[in-house]
Amino acid sequence: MSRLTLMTAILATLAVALGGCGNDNEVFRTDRPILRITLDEYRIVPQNIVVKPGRMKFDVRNAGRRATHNLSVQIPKGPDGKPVEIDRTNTIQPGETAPPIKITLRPGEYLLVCTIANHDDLGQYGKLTVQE
Ligand SMILES: [Cu+2]
Repeated sequence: MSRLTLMTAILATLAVALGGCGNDNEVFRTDRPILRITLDEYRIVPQNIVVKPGRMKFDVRNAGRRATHNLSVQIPKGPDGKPVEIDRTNTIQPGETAPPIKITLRPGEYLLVCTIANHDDLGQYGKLTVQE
């Protein structure tokens, strides 16, 4: 596939994705100890999540067709002011689901990011808020 064709394909995919997915500011809330998260080019769905503190199981699927993705859960600011990764799934092939990761979440804000290549710059990031 030529670069231009690939770019056109990506833009078409984005247009469909943006048209079909409502408001990006929508918040997904759950009291349950399991989160099912879907990755694709180049999103994390749901993107804005609110959960209760405690042990959380992350079930993460790559629903994309081309790229590998992962999900990294990070604290926005560590001692040096940079994000610190708490845990991360394996690299997930298109159509596959990662072995679940389990994290004990304390109240606060966490970043959800795909750490592969520049996927975060392409929009593959989200926010996880932990509150009582
Ligand atoms: Cu990715």
